[in-house]
Order: sequence, then C-alpha cells, then structure tokens
Amino acid sequence: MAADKNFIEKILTADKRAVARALTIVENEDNGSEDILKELYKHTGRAHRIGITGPPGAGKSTLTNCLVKLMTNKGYKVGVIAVDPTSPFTGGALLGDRIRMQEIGLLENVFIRSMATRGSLGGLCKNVVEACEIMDASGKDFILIETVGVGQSELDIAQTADSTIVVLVPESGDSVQAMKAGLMEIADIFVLNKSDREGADGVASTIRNIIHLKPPAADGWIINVLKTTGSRNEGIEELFAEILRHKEHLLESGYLSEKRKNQLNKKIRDLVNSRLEVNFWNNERRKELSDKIDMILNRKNDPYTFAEEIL
Ligand SMILES: Nc1nc2c(ncn2[C@@H]2O[C@H](COP(=O)(O)OP(=O)(O)OP(=O)(O)O)[C@@H](O)[C@H]2O)c(=O)[nH]1
Ligand SMILES: [Mg+2]
Repeated sequence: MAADKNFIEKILTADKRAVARALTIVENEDNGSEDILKELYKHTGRAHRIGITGPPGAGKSTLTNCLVKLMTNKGYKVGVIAVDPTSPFTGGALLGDRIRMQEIGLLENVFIRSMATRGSLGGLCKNVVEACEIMDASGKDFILIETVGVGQSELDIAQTADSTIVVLVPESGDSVQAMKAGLMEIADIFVLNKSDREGADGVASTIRNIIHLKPPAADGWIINVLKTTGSRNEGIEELFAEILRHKEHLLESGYLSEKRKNQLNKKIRDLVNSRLEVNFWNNERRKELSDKIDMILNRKNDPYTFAEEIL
C-alpha cells in the first residue's frame, strides 16, 4: 500500500496536524508506518540533530526552550523530541516542563513531541530515529532531542544525534559521576548549567582538565566547556554558536557522512534482523521449541545443540 500522496504532501509542507499524525503512526508502528517513511526518506538529510543529555534536573528542558526561542528568532525551523519527560527521577518537574513545552510549541515554526520510553531497553525509545526523519522531511533545520542520561540512553543518543550536548551542574560532584558514567565519551559540547550557583568556575575547570587528559578525537574536534544559566537565558548565544561550529566541523571534516553511513548501516541491519527474527520464529518453530524445552531442561539435550538443529 502506498502512502496517501496528499498526506505526504502535507507532511512535507509542515502541516502540524499531518506531522502529528505521522509521528503517532510511526511511534505506534501502526499500519502504513513504513510506507510513510519510504516516501519521506528522499526528503530527509537536511536537519541537524542535536542530542541534549545529562543527569535528571540538570536543566536540559530549560536549555532546550532557550535554544528553541533563539533559533526561531533567527528564522530557523525547529523540532523537539522530549524522550520520556516523565522521568521517574524528577516527577515534580513535569508540570513546569509541560507548560514551558506548550509555550514554545505554539510558536509557528516549532514542532514538539514527547515520546515515552515504554520500557524499551535503554533510555531512547525505539522510534526516535524515525520521528526525526519525519521532522526532517517536514523541513526542520534543527531537531533537539532531550533525554535523561542514565545508563544506555547516552550511547543511543550519541548514535542518533549529529551533535551531542552533555549538560552538567556544579553540585554534588555529579560531573565527576557523569564522567565515570560514560557521558564523557559522547559529548561534543559540554555545558555547565546553573552557573549562577557556587563553585561553577571550579567545576568547569575540572571538566576542562579531564578533557585535556583524553586523547584527541579521531576527527580532530576539540571539545569546549561552556557555562550557561538557563533559567536566566544566559550563555545561550554562545551555546548556539558552538553548535554551529560543530556542525561546520562535521561537514568540513567529512565526518558527518561517515557518521550517517554508520547510522544507516546499523539501521538497515536492525531492519533486516528484526524481520529475520519474526520470520524465523513462526508457529511451527515456536512449537518445536516448546515441545523440546522439557528435554533440554532435563538434560536430555542441550541448548547449544538444539539451537544448531533448529537453525
Ligand atoms: N539556579 C538555576 N536553576 C536552573 C537553571 N536552569 C534550570 N534551572 C531549574 O532547574 C530545574 C530543572 O530544570 P529542567 O530544565 O526541568 O531540568 P531537566 O534536566 O530537563 O530535568 P529532567 O528532564 O526532569 O531530567 C527547574 O526548576 C529549572 O528552573 C539555572 O541555570 N540555574
Ligand atoms: Mg526535562
């Protein structure tokens, strides 16, 4: 089934209702989801995807809002994907989050979408990449993806985003924690938010020192540490300038196409793998497995031999 031409046309011209519907279809993997993505693919590749990650409550949403306002003031079109804004860690921030989000969502050239993680492994939900494709095709210049950096999600976001911003705050040595947790590995830009708080300068230089100890990145990018105070809209121009600098660097170094190739490679393998898996575990093979499982449990056969046999 081919996707409705009229519907596709509306997505391409950023009709908010059509974009919203397409996102829902793709997020739920409803019928026709792939047909939409197939049609849109040739219109993608323009948007710059920015991951914003960091510990709960660091100010990711605040900075996202500031960036969106700045970008739209400069005439850019912006998409926002907030992954699991109902983070169990800071449930209290949710209401404020929603209100601020709604506020920027009313801006003409802004499209906002929240996606729940739904317990999929890691923090990034399954169809974020596809949601990005829809926003990309609808003509967005920048897509901001906010996700809480705990566990696997930070790796996922680094694979999905073109530029990854890691947001830290001065308190409680969580910057050092974050370094250990691997946020260090994925940052293209470090932001020390809540710089109005005590000790910000000290923490910023600690982070700089840690960065300098690292071997330089393969693509020659030098990571900067920027200070912001999101709640006062301070440091946002500088942050945006740094994003543009990274974008430019990705283009000039050829690293962007490298990155996109890796993303495609993974995506296609995932598509094939999931289909192979579904095809393989048909009713007959499921039955075979459940018939034999007692034998394996009772040590009459072993899982390795059985796996070879069924393959
Ligand atoms: N003092 C100070 N407070 C800030 C700053 N930026 C944000 N905040 C406050 O910190 C709290 C958390 O901000 P959010 O933007 O919701 O943080 P978040 O990282 O999106 O939080 P989660 O999505 O729940 O992980 C809010 O009460 C903000 O008003 C800042 O620069 N200075
Ligand atoms: Mg948030």
